[in-house]
Amino acid sequence: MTVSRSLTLGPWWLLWNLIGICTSSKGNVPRLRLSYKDLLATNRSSLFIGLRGFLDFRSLYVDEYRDRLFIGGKDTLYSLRLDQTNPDAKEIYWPPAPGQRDECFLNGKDPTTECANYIRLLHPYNRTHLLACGTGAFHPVCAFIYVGHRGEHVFSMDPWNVENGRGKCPHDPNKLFASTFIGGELYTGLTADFLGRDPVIFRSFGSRSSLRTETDQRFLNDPKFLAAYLIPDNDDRDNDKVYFFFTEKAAESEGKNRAIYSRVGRICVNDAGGQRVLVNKWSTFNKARLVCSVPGPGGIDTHFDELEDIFLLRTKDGANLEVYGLFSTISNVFQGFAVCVYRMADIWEVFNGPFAHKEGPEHQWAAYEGKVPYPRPGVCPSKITNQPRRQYGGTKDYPDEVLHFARAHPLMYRSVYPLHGQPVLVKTNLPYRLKQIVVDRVEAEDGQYDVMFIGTDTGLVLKVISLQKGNFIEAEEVTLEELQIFKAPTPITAMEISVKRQMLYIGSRVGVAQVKLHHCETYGTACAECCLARDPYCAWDGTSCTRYQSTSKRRFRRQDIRNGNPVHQCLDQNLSLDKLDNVEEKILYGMEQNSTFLECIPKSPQAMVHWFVQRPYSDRRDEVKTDERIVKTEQGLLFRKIFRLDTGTYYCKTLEHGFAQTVAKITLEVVESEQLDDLFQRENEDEGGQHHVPCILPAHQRQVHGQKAWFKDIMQLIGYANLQRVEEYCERVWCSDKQRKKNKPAKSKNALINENGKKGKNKLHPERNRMPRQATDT
Ligand SMILES: *[C@@H]1O[C@H](CO)[C@@H](O)[C@H](O)[C@H]1NC(C)=O
Ligand SMILES: *[C@@H]1O[C@H](CO)[C@@H](O)[C@H](O)[C@H]1NC(C)=O
Ligand SMILES: *[C@@H]1O[C@H](CO)[C@@H](O)[C@H](O)[C@H]1NC(C)=O
Ligand SMILES: CC(=O)N[C@H]1CO[C@H](CO)[C@@H](O)[C@@H]1O
Repeated sequence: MTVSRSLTLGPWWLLWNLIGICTSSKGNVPRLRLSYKDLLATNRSSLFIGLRGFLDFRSLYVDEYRDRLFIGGKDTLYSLRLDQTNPDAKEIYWPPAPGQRDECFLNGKDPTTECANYIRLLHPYNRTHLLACGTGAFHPVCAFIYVGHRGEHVFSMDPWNVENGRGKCPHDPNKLFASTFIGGELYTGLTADFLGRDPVIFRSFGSRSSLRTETDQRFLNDPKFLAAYLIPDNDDRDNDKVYFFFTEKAAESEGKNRAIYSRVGRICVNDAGGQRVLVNKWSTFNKARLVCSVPGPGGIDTHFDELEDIFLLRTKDGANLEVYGLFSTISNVFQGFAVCVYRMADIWEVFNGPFAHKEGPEHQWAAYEGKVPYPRPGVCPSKITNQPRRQYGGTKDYPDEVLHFARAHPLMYRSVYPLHGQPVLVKTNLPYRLKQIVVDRVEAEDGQYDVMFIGTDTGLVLKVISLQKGNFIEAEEVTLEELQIFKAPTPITAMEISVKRQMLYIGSRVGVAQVKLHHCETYGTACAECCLARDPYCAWDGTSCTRYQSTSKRRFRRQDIRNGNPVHQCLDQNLSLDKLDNVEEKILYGMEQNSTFLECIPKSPQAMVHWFVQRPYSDRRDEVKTDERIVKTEQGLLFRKIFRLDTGTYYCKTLEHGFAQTVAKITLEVVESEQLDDLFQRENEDEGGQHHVPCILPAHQRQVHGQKAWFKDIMQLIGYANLQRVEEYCERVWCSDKQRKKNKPAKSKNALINENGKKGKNKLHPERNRMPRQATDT
């Protein structure tokens, strides 16, 4: 086998090249960031954290048929209803068997994080029961859980009917494993012993004797299992195969002693093992390498070899299966992630191709070119093998020659390459790691889009689409949303999608969140905003941004995923560039020589921000010139020092895909420092007098530089550090009131200080005009 293309990391210039491809301009920045609070406030997300505030979550199963959500945690199982707003959580307490906890502890395991029954496996078993398995404090156990028929909400288990879970569930609560349950039988890929040294693909339950992989590093070499699926080849059930996705140490990567490769392996469902050779062992196991790499100049590719997660995208007709793989680099020089898509047809082709073969220790890996015995290893016994002259009705009938060959050649020579030969998504230099992926194929006005939901190790979910323009190299990736699912950063360890319910189910140790796939209203109330969102789920229906239904007969469906061009989509829609331009005006007072800040945070971080200023007595708007005194920041415009001539109305405009929109309008009034000081001085001098000099407040009608100086702004100018001075001001402000309502002033004063003290400097609040008016109106 040639290894020249398997260089994991090219030189730095190559890396830059790679980063250049993927992070052009603001493409990596999500268009919309929604915080944990935003998600809860809009009912986009709801969270279940168990009945005692911490789940220690390990597994979940979304039961679409019963409309239930089953969750496995530490010593507990939960059942939640999905068909009504009240989840009506039911709980089963399932601790380890008596004595197991102590034994686990005596064997050197951690009593708080390992010696419990972590429920790691949940599969539907029959019409009334689930199969659940837990680690049982390093002594795996399985049981049948009574969940009732559809429509009833019952949940119980018989604690006396618990069986050994060895080979079905890992001992270790944290070690990755994969499982699938088919026709009454459980297929698992895991390490099946206490020390975690016996990697195995195992079949259990059902009436047939259990089957496992041969203990041989050629089959599995320190594997990490990520997923297992039943994927039929065709209509002939005899050909059904179970596919396992895993990473392992790659024997064929000579020279590099510890290279990790990603694999797809498969076995026939009707495998029964051999008669004399491979007895109770898989006789149809084959595996192939999954390649996910970015081509570089000079044929040196950057490889993403470590598999993080797999998602099987089943199309409606079930014909064209696609496998989405989320990969990472194992290099410690830089961190990168990639998503590659594989067609099942390409995987099948590799399994139908040559076997990898090595003549001896001194030889290179090569394609096996000799005669392959019949039935070809990896072919399931079926009508084809069971011809009148060659009757191989089952794998036990297979000639020893076939089984010997199978045992010597588990690896295929060719690798599986992704669709278009490269990733659909590459992310580098992220502040987090990507851990989980689910994909939804969505019908939009201009075609189909695969929307990827990617979970991070910091509790975020990214909603991403990848747009392929004519030339694949120029694929554009659009991060539609970044959702903060959990309050504190925590790795997302499980993600399921329910297309029927249009929901995501997201697990982290803390709990499980149910999150809507889309919430079109979030994008705004104008056609242009809806269009700029480029969310295939959403379209402008003439009056609002709503879920796009391809079947709907409504005529007004404006959507432009490919270009996000509102100018084309929304011109005839009263989209009202006007309406958008007509944002609420705010007034901000700044003191001469001091710093001030004009806040403007565009809804979309992808938008370009421009500031314009209209000076008094002018009808021109000029772009604000920034320098070391006036600085453009991500949150707004910072004046390190303001001058009188900075007075004017400032417009914060965003530009996105050629669509400009005013998002903030702030009138800046500059208060001259002498004037304020004068004012203050004069009043101090009158101290001791009889208050015949008016309080400031009635004087708020007094003109300060031609404008009313609102009390609160003056307070902000003085600064809260000088509380003494603020107190003095307040005295004066409220004195007229004080004279009238002798008991009120202290209270009002304190309330005001607290309220202001909490909020940011120079931030204007809706109530900014209220206080002074109260004082004068009375
Ligand atoms: C969220 O759901 C609750 C309960 O169903 C409801 O009372 C509330 O109005 C909803 N909030 C929003 C913003 O839809
Ligand atoms: C389902 O399996 C359980 C456990 O084997 C059994 O007790 C129960 O009777 C089965 N239910 C049905 C409907 O077959
Ligand atoms: C556009 O909006 C304005 C103001 O909101 C309204 O008066 C006008 O009728 C609208 N025009 C159309 C074509 O909807
Ligand atoms: C609130 C604030 O920063 N005030 C400052 C304004 O500028 C004068 C003179 O530069 C300072 O003395 C104030 O502290």
